[in-house]
Amino acid sequence: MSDQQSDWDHEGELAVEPAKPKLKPPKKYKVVLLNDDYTPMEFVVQILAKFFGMNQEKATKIMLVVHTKGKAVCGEYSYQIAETKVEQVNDYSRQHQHPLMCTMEEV
Ligand code: TYC
Repeated sequence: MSDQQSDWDHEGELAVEPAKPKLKPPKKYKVVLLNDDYTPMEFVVQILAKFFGMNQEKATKIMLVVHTKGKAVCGEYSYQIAETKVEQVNDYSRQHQHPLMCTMEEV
């Protein structure tokens, strides 16, 4: 089959254009909170409420997952939103002299 015949339908007068390549959905990123031995539990709960919109119950639950398992996911976002959350949490923690660490991972 020639190039033209494989891409275009010349039957009758109608030329059918081949489908355009599909756009991939944008990648998502997990914002992850890491455990440490020094940051107070109440401060972590405050962070989860302030930057991730969690209520006290949810924030306490996630804080305890980090405390017992070493890390937990706080949410999934686009690259730019995830990057901003990580920066906000780490800056705020440093401003309050706590070593709390927040990172991001591709989903
Ligand atoms: N492990 C800390 C403590 O015992 C509490 C803590 C929880 C610290 C979650 C960081 O992301 C964290 N005070």
